[in-house]
Amino acid sequence: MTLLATSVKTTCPYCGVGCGLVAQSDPQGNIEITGDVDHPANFGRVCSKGAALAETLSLDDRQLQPVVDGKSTSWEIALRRIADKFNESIETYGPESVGMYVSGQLLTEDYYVANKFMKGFVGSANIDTNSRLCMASTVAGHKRAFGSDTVPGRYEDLELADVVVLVGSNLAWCHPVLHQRLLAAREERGTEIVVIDPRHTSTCDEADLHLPIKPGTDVVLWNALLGYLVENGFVDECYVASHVNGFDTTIAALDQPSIDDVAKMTGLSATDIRCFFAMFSATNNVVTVFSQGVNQSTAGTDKVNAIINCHLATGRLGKPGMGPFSVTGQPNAMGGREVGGMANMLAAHMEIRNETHREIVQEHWDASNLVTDDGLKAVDMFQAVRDGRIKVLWIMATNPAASMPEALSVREALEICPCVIVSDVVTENDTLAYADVQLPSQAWGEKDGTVTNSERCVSRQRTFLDPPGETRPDWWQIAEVAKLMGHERSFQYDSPADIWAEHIELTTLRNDGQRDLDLSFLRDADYESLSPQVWGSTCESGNRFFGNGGFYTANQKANMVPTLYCPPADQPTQDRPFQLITGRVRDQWHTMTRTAKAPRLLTHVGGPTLTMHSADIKAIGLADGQIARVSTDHGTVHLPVESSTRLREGNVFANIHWNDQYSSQACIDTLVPANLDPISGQPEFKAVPVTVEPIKNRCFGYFLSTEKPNLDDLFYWSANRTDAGWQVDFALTFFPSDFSDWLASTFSRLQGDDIEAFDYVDSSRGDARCIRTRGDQVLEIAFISSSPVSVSRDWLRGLIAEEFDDTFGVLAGIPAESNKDKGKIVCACESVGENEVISALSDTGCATVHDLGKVLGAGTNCGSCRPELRRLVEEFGVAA
Ligand SMILES: Nc1nc2c(c(=O)[nH]1)N[C@H]1C(S)=C(S)[C@@H](COP(=O)(O)OP(=O)(O)OC[C@H]3O[C@@H](n4cnc5c(=O)[nH]c(N)nc54)[C@H](O)[C@@H]3O)O[C@H]1N2
Ligand SMILES: Nc1nc2c(c(=O)[nH]1)N[C@H]1C(S)=C(S)[C@@H](COP(=O)(O)OP(=O)(O)OC[C@H]3O[C@@H](n4cnc5c(=O)[nH]c(N)nc54)[C@H](O)[C@@H]3O)O[C@H]1N2
Ligand code: SF4
Ligand SMILES: [Mo]
Repeated sequence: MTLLATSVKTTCPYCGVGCGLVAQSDPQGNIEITGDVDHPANFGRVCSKGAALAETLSLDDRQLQPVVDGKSTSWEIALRRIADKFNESIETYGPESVGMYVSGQLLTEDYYVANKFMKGFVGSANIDTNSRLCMASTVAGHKRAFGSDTVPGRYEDLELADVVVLVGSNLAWCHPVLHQRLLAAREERGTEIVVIDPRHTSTCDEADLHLPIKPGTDVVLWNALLGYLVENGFVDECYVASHVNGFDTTIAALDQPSIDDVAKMTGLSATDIRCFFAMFSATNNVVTVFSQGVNQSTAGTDKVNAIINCHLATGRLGKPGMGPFSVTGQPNAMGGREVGGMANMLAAHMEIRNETHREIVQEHWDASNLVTDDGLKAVDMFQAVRDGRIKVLWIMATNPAASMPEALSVREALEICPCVIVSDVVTENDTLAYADVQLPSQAWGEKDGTVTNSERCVSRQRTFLDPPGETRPDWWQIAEVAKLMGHERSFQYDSPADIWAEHIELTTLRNDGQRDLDLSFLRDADYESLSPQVWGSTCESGNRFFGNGGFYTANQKANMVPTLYCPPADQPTQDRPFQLITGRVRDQWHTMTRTAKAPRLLTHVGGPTLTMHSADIKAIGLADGQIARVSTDHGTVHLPVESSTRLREGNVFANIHWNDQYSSQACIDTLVPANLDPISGQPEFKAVPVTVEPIKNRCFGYFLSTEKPNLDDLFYWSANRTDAGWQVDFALTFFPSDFSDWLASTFSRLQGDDIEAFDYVDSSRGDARCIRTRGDQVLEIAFISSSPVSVSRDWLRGLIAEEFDDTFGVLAGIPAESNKDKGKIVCACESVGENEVISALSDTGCATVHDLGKVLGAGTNCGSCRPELRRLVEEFGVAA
């Protein structure tokens, strides 16, 4: 792998903060990725995932050639097959019989071409995206309130605010660099931070007030706040009179419960609620950040509007340091919205059902078959595949077999579908298992184009690596198919710059301030050297929208929208007594296709878990690390439980990351029902009633090896890479008393006469340990125990592939010198563990996060672990 130029500026492929990065070669020729100090999103900062990007660039798991019906083939054959399938299906069954399911991880240029192909030439709006699972409720809420899908504010507003309210957002883990900017500003000006989240997340470790709200009840709280603001004279009468519709009807619709009733409904204390209301009212400079705890709900759109109502009533938006702020998830969630990537949008923030908009797009595209009506939204689209209405489905840059609700039924749909095309960069994921045609796309670092982040900042993702094998850009694949289908003239693009220019023109056509998205200011900018640019520069107040009204509604006023509390679709019952919340962990990205390549990102959270309140774990007869069967009507997963007091009793939490590639049965979306927000069509991923039962395992194991072992015979496993090989946690229904034989015959892939085994087996206690070596080199270490294996994993991982001298020491599972047992890794960059932090706090006089940095190096690189360090300081520091 070599860098194409000495130094290339690009943008991070992960979250919607959209950090600028620089790819460079170090003197040894290794690629180094660092933060771009000139980028306005991060000014040089990166988080743990961004910092580990260079470790994810290898080609070992990459798809490098097209595959048709399981056989490698040429592009010519693969593209011809796709064009034929599209043509046949459209001719026989009409354009509604084909579909595309795309992704916020596509570049704007890819997204633009996909949308143009489907909505302009195939003639079907059956193109939807994983943004349906992510941002759809925000889009719907913005449109209801502002008449357009506009994010009014800027990142800077979080730094200029006096109070920042984080609703359903684990900013510390999911938008870490933005969180760091907020914390840095707090140091300067004492910003107060409120977090509204049922769980006590890492974000709460840095908050002044945490409201552990009952899942799904946010509307009750925000409606009550609105009532409080009105009653106590905090309404900005002037702003409302000039710029807001629907104030009176919205207020009249409030049912005005007492604070005590609000407390009961939301599960919060009346004191905390009063405190929040007082903090919100004390200053105009309030920013409310919201994310998936708001969007992924059957009341998602109402939650968004309930929040926006409070900002509209107080005139708090569009000015420095204030406003409702939706943080986007994927690197190009915003770009996708800009080109109309969803089934109910057109392009350039225009509407399918608006005749003028259709005319504009028709003219620009010279479309042969422009759509006149909305297409199917993600969940409905897979339903249509399942019942045979859609016969050809093209999936691009997303993994629906793992990330859609009712994932098993999505897999059935893919199984039934006569033609599934998947464009991806890896050889294997849960969706590729169903592909009839598999297309090798260019990955981050190879592809070239633009993305837009949460604050409307357009940045370039640039090529810094030679595209390997036969990989091709996603836009190219679609354009080639379109040409084969007879649309040569309309898909003649030589480069992403051509597509970008066409997209810019569409945003300007008959615009005259009619639509928020107008990129005319970028017309003359050189695409290659384009620096990050925030759109909205034509409006006042530093690229902010709506400070002086100017909404995109008929009378240019915003709408306050009455919102009625509506509980989650499914409530816990006697059979399904726990409410499952799903979400993210700090160092993994979605279905792990990239982040699982960097071993250090698996040191913080190294496997799937079900986090439960300690009281609940005890009540159902489980203990930490034991495996639970978690089920709903839709599926069952097996997860080790982790006890915690940082969530409400009755709530359980599982992360979304582990899937069939990394664990025996951990794909969480096989459990989640497809309950949808009626307005946005977004699924309720965050309130799922589940049954949790203990599984009686005979024993638990931990295995380290230089090679990936054979996992077929294990009842439960979770496996991932380490620096020197693989690690596996497993559970068995039997105790293998011939331990080293069992290892060698069923588990290990290492064979040979020169392998020596040292073992210790105590069948009566269900305890067995083994090391296998070749010469002086440790190749495998394995432990089995009747209870979950408790050994120093970080220390053992470091012994694999190394020379060894102390069999007995290794079999003990923990290093003789206790200071070598780091405990659970907190800082993934500097590999600092919890034990080290605790002893530094008690023995070396460290008293602050800063001290820990000086003594241990913890938190000094990317800083993503600082909230956790802060918690440890509070729990174990001298002052505590
Ligand atoms: N590390 C990491 N970062 C990521 C990603 C990743 O995979 N890994 N993915 C990116 C993407 S695509 C997205 S969309 C974002 C998501 O970013 P976030 O939305 O911040 O992440 P989540 O963990 O999905 O959910 C946020 C919080 O919502 C809380 N919550 C659940 N139910 C409710 C409720 O009813 N009300 C309230 N107020 N809160 C609730 C959960 O407890 C959880 O802590 O992250 C982006 N960043
Ligand atoms: N239970 C539950 N489910 C959820 C969520 C939740 O909070 N809870 N969150 C939802 C949300 S917000 C999101 S965004 C989704 C994310 O879910 P997905 O989009 O399904 O997850 P990813 O793992 O990001 O899938 C991206 C795929 O694209 C491939 N890829 C990467 N780069 C490229 C490229 O340049 N071109 C092509 N063609 N392929 C590429 C990757 O290898 C990978 O297979 O999950 C949703 N599902
Ligand atoms: S915060 Fe981290 S994941 Fe998000 S864009 Fe920045 S470096 Fe990438
Ligand atoms: Mo997302």
